[in-house]
This record gives sequence, structure tokens and C-alpha cells, in this order.
Amino acid sequence: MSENIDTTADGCDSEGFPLVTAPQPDPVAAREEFLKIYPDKTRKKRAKQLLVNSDPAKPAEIGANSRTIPGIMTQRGCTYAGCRGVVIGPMHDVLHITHGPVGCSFYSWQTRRNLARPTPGQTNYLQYSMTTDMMEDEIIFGGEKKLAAAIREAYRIFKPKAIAVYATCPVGLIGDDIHTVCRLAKEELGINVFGFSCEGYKGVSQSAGHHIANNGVFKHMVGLNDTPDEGEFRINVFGEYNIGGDAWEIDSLLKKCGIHVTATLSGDISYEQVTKCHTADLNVVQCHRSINYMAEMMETKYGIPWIKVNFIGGSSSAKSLRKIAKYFDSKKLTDRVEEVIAQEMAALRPVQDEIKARCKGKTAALFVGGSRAHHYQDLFKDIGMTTVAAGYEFAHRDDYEGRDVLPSIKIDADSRNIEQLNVEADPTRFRARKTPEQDAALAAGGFTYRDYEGMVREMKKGALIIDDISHHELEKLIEIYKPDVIASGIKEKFIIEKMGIPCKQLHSYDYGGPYAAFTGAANFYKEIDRMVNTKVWKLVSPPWKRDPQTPARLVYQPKAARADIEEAPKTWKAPGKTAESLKAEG
Ligand code: CFM
Repeated sequence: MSENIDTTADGCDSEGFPLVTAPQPDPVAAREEFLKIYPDKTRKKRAKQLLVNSDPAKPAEIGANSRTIPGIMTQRGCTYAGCRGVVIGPMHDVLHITHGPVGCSFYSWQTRRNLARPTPGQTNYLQYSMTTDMMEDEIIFGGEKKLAAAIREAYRIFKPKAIAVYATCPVGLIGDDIHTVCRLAKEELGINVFGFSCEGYKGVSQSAGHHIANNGVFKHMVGLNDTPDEGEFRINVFGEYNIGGDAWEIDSLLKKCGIHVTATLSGDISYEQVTKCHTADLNVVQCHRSINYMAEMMETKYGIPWIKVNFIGGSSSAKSLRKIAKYFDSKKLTDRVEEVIAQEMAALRPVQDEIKARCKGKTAALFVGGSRAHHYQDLFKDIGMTTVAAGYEFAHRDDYEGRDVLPSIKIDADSRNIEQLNVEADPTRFRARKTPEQDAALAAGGFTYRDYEGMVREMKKGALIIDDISHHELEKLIEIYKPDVIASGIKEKFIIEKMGIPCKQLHSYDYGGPYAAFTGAANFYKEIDRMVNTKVWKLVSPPWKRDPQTPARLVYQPKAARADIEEAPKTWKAPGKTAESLKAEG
């Protein structure tokens, strides 16, 4: 089989990683430099989360999915964000009601760019931000009545097929029983109404919200409609949320190959599609972190196996298509997949070659969520760039080290807080998709199920792996490594740019995308080419260089080194304010 993206021929080392042009720092010394500022206890904890990839074949144990130390500026979000915002939020005809103060709803509304384009006749509620708008009264006397009224009102106006209710922090604190309210509303209205106890504080990050969302979708939606879609080679695409239109790219690629997608969870998906997704014959998992729970539960209950795929990057997309074809073991599908890969690569290769000539030898660092920091490394590699440092915000050890470490992951109090559903095979609907003989033949051909090997194995020896990176570490990384581009989120984007490095926002893509599949890969190459080959970032002069007294420079430093900035708060004045007016304001 021909390899479509040639990363080993020009400018690569013996392991196939692109050669880096600029001299690179010693990662062990860099790590020491990152850590030395911290007080002892903090340093001890951060040391477990900040590793040098000394042996990619045997990933070292990383401290992941643990609480962020107070005082550290983290990129993380909350449990509510992971549940309402990430996993269920993109379902376009489920009406989502946030039970809480108005801010939680407003700030979880649409900024993630999970796009939807419902077919005629379907509804799209994504442009609405619905909340019970809890006020002091409800916090003191309880918010259940207001929630029941909100559900009735929403039903009267919109007549949705399903309403999902999300609990925010105060709801958990005052003890509103949202599940009873939902059950009564379901009986009264005759539609599906269900709630999620996804209070922001429930877990150490949004990761807990993913798990809570998976449980709720599995309990309340999956399996309600047993009518399978027509179409051959039926699969579900899991962990793809259609940011900037990615799911549409993947859909149309699969369609060209003759593969039918029953449901994408949850990018641009309807309620109906979720209810029948248990009728498909294979689950392919893109974002392992957010949806591995669902893949596992569906395999246990309905017998649908799952495999890991990655449609980010040209070579990764080709590999994923071939893996799906191998599973279905059909000559027709295999031939079609090869034809499509050949066509897509014929269009992508000239773009890739042209851009690679300008980008090769450059470096990138990625700090994103729970899967992109890994997947997007393939796109950089496609154009001859090397990832010198990467890390997730909230992923678990298996996303770094591979699923074989799962049995050794310690369950701590924070993880125990999240319900683990007890799932069994469905007495009538469990159907093994392959016979033991077929599975044995697949295994003999090198095919593996449930096969996420994690980020570390695919990174270069000596690269830095940093979990839940802090702002201090990010600044140090820029100072020491000077990567050509950093892919991360909105919270640190402007710090990075002010330090003279272009930043590709990989959560909502700024206003770009799609980046998935072959067409998306071309979009990404072009954008990175523009970013790393412009001089504009080198011309930026950040405020703290013009005025070293700027309070933004007030980082923690050992006392002796702090003398020069100690004076800053006394001399700095807010713009337009005098010392007198500040005094008057107290
Ligand atoms: Fe999965 Fe995501 Fe991600 Fe994620 Fe996210 Fe996202 Fe992300 Mo932002 S589900 S883990 S919680 S791929 S919203 S679409 S970009 S942090 S890397």
C-alpha cells in the first residue's frame, strides 16, 4: 500500500520526525528552570505534571487529572462547561436550559463554534441561550418552582422533542432536586425531559462534565429508537463536535467512500439520530477523552465495538479510512477508500509540498484540551514542523500514556465523585458485530480495537510534556524555546502574541476552519504558513517592555530578585485616575 504523505524522505531524522533548523535548548535544564520558581510543595506536584519524553516507547507516568493548585493560572474550565458546553450542547433540536444565574448560560453560549445546519423540517435551538436566571430569592428559598415554570414556558413556546436541564454550582449548594422536577415535567408534558448534575465544582476540570454527559445521554436518549438507518457500512463518529465545520468535512469524506454515518456525537446532531445510534455497526472515536465512556458502555450493552481514529491531518485521515475499511472487510469498500484517498491526496499534495518548503524545520508547541494537543501534531508534521512541547489541559493518564495504563490509574476522591454506570448486555438488543473467527482474522492482520496509544508515544524523544500548563510555565517556554507557533486557547492567546509568537487558537479556531479531513488539512497548512512566515509578531512591543513597572509584570519571584518591581504598585496609576481619586475610592 502506498504511503501518501512522505515524512521520511526529506529533512527528517531516523525516526521520521522533521529536522529542526534552530538550535534547541536542553529540555532537562528547561524543565528545571520552569519549576524552580515554585514553593516546595507546588514544585513537587508540578514536577509530576511536567516531564521530558525520554523514552517515547515507554511513556513515563504523568500526574494528570488532578486538582490545579490554587494560585496557578490554569487554562481549565468547569464541569458544567464540559457537560452542557461540550458534549450535549451541540445537539441542535434538544432544548438546553441552564438552571442557574444568567452568566453561566450566557458564557456557555455559542463561543465554541459547534456549528449546526439542520435539514429542512429539523429545528435548531443553538442560537438561543436559555436559563432560569436564578436570583437571590431562588438561592434562599429554592429554585425548583422556577425551573418547573421555565420548562413549561419553553415547552409552550417551542414544543421541543426533548429538554435537557443543567445544574450550575448554586443549584448543588442549595440542593434543588432537578431530577425530580425533570421527571414530573416529562410526565406532565409527554416529552423527554432529563437533568444533569454537572455543577461546576463537581470535578477538577471539564473532564468530569464529559463523563456526566455521557452517562445522561446513554441513560436518557440512546436506545429509544430501534429502527436502523438504511445504508451500508453504518458507523457513528464519536468525539467530533463540528467546530468550524469539521464534522461536515468528515461526513462528506465518509460519504464519498460509501460509509454511512448514523450519528456524530455530538456535532450537528439531532435528537432522533442520538436515539438510534445503537443500531450502527462500529463506533469510531476521534476525541477519546470526552466520549470513551459512551463507546465502552455501548459496546457492553449493544455489542458495538469501537476503534480510535484521527481525521486531523492528511496521513492520519488516510490511515483512519483504511482502518474502517479493514473492519468491514469488504473489497468494494477497500477499493473505494483507496480511490478516494488517491483523489484527495492528489489535490492536497501540491499544497502540502509548496507549504512544507516554507515551513520545514520550524517548531510548534500545543496546549489544548484533552485531544487536540495530540491530533494537531500530525498537521504540523505534514508540513515539516516539529512539536517541541505539548500538553493537555484536563486529559487523564491514558490520553498521555495509552490505554494500557488504565488498570493502574488510581481512583481518587475527585473521580469517585462522578457516577460510574453499571452497564450490562441488553437481553434482547445485544448483537456481537463480528464472530470470534472474524475477530481472530482481524487480529491476525494487525487490527486492534479500543486502541488509543496516547500522545507521548507519538512525540519526539526529548520533547516536553506539560499537563495543565500554568501561565508562568508558558512564558518560560516562550523565553527558552521560542517556538515558531503556539496552538492553545483564548485565555493565553494574547500573552503569547505580546511575546512575539503567533498563536493559533485551537478551541474555536478563531474564525477559521474547518481543519478536519483532507480539505481541512489544506486550510490548516495555509493558515500556519501565513502565521509562521510573517514578520508582524517580531515587530510587536509588549507594554511591559516599554514600561517595566506595568503591574502585568508582577510575577512571583524569590524575594531577592523582586527588589526592582516591589515599587510598582505604589507608582502605578490606573489610566485617568489621580492618587487622590484612588484614595477616595479606597
Ligand atoms: Fe475533545 Fe473537543 Fe478536545 Fe474537549 Fe474542549 Fe473543544 Fe478542546 Mo476546547 S471535546 S477534549 S472539552 S476535542 S471545547 S471540541 S477544543 S478543550 S481539545
